[in-house]
Amino acid sequence: MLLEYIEKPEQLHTLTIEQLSQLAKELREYIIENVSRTGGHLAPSLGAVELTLALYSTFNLPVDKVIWDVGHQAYAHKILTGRREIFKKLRQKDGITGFPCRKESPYDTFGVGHASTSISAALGMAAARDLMGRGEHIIAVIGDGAMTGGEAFEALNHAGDLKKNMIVVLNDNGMSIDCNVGAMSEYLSKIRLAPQYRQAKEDLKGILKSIPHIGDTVIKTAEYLKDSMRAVLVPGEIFEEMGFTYIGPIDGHNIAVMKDVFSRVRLLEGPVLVHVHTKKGKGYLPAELEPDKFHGVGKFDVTTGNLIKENGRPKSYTSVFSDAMIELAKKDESITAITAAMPAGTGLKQFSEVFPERYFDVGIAEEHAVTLAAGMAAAGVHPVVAIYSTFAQRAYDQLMHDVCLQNLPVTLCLDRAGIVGADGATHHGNFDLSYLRTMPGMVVMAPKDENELRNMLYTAVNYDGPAAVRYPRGEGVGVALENDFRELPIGKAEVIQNGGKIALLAVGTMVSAACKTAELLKDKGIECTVVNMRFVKPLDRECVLQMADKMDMLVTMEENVLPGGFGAAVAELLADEGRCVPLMRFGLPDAFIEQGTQRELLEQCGLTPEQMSEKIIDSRNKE
Ligand SMILES: Cc1ncc(C[n+]2csc(CCOP(=O)(O)OP(=O)(O)O)c2C)c(N)n1
Repeated sequence: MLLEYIEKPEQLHTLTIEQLSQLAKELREYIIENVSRTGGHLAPSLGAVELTLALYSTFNLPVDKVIWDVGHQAYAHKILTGRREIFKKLRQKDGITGFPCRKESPYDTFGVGHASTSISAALGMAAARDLMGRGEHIIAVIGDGAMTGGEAFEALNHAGDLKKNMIVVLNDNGMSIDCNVGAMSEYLSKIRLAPQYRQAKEDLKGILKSIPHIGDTVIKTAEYLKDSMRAVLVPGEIFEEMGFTYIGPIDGHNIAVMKDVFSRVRLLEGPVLVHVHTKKGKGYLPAELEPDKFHGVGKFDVTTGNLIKENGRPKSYTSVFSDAMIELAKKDESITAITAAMPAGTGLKQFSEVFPERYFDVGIAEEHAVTLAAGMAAAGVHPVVAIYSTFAQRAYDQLMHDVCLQNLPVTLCLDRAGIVGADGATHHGNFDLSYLRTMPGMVVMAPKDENELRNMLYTAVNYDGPAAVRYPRGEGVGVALENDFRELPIGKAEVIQNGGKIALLAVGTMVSAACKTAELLKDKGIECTVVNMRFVKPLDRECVLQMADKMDMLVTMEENVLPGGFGAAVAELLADEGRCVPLMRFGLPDAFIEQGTQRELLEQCGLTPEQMSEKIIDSRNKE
């Protein structure tokens, strides 16, 4: 085993190509074995093993900087940079994150998780390097999926203008999470298939062979290299036109070829784009055959590739949303559906099969998804944009300026709201209630269960203005689904139980936690009123003020950060209306929360019914 001796990338510099190939095999086995137990981003990481080895055995890390886009393909990176042992606790509480994270290692040059940031960050590092008179190499590695994001284009555009020395490696496997989409993706697949590409590949081989070893004057060689490389530039003309020297495409599983290319392109002046072709899931047949299923995967059986799932669990919110969308779209022809590269994750894949002409996958482009929806709404249809809560952060201005300012009927469905679990700090959807609350005219709802999700979706698509529904990752609470949809009165809460002098006002997932808290309090002889607030905006002012007038204490519960959230809305109302009732707010702290299971993290934040009931009892004892 070579792998067990590797603690840092500089050890790779002395290895032969055969040894590096052996290491690739060992890394793959290690990744598959561990991810089968922890879950994680298997297929992207398997596809980038040779690329990682070629880069790390050529460049001088951590002086030279590699910035991984999204970072879900960086497991080999983690293992080769001193985290082989702790990799066993990947994505677990007190283990390591699933993404590069600056706090975790000096080799994690830039924190990632959201897509399409690597070229911007690399350009920033290149600009800082030049200002400070240093000379390290800066390399961004970006997938063809992440390349569909607007920020990647913005950065290419700026890099072509600044002409800083930097390398962008385009890790092209033809896949985003699902099939990649868009004109750029088609362009890249043309390069893959075009006859001149095959010719170019041959030419590249010839050129690489004929280049003398670097020696004389570096500049002369670099000029020569650039000119000779130009002969094979035809396929990547778009990048050339943007000011990059384009090299490729090359085989992203051939370490020798990649090392050759990297050791030469680092002598080139200005921005360079090296286009490598890889196979998603490479080296593990089930992942090669179903790269979408193995993009981000739970525990699985290595021999069969079957996922290990508990049977008989309630349906997930995502799948209830998925079915409801089809039912509603059958009744209402004006409904369209928009996803930003997450058809399976958001549950819109089924919609795309039933209503292909009313379905739009925009690529990793949340900002565009929202303004596209605004355009559709302005022209008479009712778009439903389904985005994970965390990624919708990207579209704040589009929601504010394009949707709300024009009061357009767009429904925003935010999946994975609140704590998401193993994906950690970059992926928790902890802020949406706060940022949506700032938007004039936006209706903000959170269902207490999966049946209420159906009714909220129905309410939203029948509402003539912007409305958002946010719901959590994972399974529902297991209630029966009604056949019909019910329109909910906008801004009206639902009192679940009456009694006592304490009112528990809860939204979304916290409604069932509030009911359990009330049971625990009842066991201690304390009666409570429980209210499902349903709407964070408009808030049911009448209900809150009535409770303030008749109760001794109000308690708010939400799975959102406390700053600016639902509890803050209640506090503002009480202050504005001069009510002095004691208020206790339960919610997520003003902090970034790391990875763990959803249950562990809710406990860490003091949000279990046991913790909340104890805190309420404590506060009464202090009175
Ligand atoms: C802003 C944002 N939107 C959506 C996602 C979810 N997401 C994670 S990886 C991915 C696909 C990335 O594809 P690509 O860059 O080609 O990498 P590959 O997985 O194919 O290696 C998507 C859509 C994200 N991380 N960030």
